Amino acid sequence: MKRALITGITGQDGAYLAQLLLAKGYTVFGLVRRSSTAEGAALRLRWLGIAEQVTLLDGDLTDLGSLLRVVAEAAPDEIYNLAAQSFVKTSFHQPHLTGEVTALGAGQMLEALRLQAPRARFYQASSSEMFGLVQATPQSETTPFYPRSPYAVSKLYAHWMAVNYRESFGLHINSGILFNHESPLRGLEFVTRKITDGVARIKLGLARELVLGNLEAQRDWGHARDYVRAMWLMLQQDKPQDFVIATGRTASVQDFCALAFGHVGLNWQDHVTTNPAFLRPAEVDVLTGDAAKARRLLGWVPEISLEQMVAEMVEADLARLAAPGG
Ligand code: NDP
Ligand code: GDR
Repeated sequence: MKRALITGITGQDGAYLAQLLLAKGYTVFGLVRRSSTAEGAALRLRWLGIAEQVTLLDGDLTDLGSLLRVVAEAAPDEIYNLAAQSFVKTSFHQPHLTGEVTALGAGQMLEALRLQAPRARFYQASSSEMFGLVQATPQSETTPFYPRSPYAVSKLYAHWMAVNYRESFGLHINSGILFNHESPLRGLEFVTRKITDGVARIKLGLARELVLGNLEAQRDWGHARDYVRAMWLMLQQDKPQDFVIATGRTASVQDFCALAFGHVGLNWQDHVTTNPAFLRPAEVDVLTGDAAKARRLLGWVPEISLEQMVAEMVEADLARLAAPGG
């Protein structure tokens, strides 16, 4: 029976990945940081009904000692480093913290791998945000990077550290350059979930409008369940390497609104307003990924369409808000 350690297990991807690995018969350990509301920490794991099936170990990406202890305790065959300060807007307000967690924290995990579990296979959660001001379209593993936020700069540091540790120490380290992926477990601050939650509130008469920022931004949106499968596939390969994971289809925030409001028979133009408070100092205008390498070497293709995902997210938010205490 294989053993896996997931940092960021309480986040969107961590929860879906834990579910996938449990279904494959893994023993799953998760790194969890201390919080004053401990009961809220496993919210997503409970939503998936797997909270009791994983072992949570306390530690923090910024505390190397805790990572060494956790890796020793989990004795993992596979490590998935998903923990990060992952919200781009916040990274402009807290650039130093973002660097400490998202950049240096990843470096600490690589050290923990090297010192404590050098035979384990390692996944680093890299991001399409590293392409930022895109230098070519679509973006593949060979497209030059141009990060546009402290978050993206931090991810780029982590990505190059992953590559460097692979080349320097011969470790099985893979960097997955994943484009945006969403689900009913997406944090409410991200635009897709903010929209589907807003649609559900408006439909149920709990709100009248939805206030957004840049409606013109375009993203290549996939489903988190499809994307965690790609993470696992990467670690099953004999040769560690980097992969772009994307659908190849780009839609605007406006398009996403049209789909989500349309799902409940509403017209988005009647409800969406904009406020500069939701704009960023520097924006990533448009991203489109080319996942041909993953298709070729991993046999990975996305199975859930944008329309199916939007419908699932809106329905989940309607159900959540209609539930007692929702
Ligand atoms: P989330 O924001 O949902 O989850 C982030 C996780 O990191 C949470 O479990 C959080 O814990 C944990 N975390 C934050 N800071 C620390 C810390 N100092 N020590 C330990 N754990 C910490 O992110 P996603 O699940 O959406 O994304 C997973 C990873 O993939 C992230 O690294 C993200 O940057 C990257 N990524 C995501 C993409 C996407 O579209 N979702 C695309 C490309 C990359 P807590 O619950 O306590 O806050
Ligand atoms: P992103 O996701 O920055 O791409 O990072 P987010 O959903 O926050 O923004 C996507 C685009 O929508 C525009 N936008 C808004 N965004 C938010 N959050 N709120 C709004 O009201 C709003 N209005 C318009 C944004 O300006 C942006 O252009 C996500 C994160 O998961 C990262 O961790 C990950 O690395 C990348 O995806 C790939």
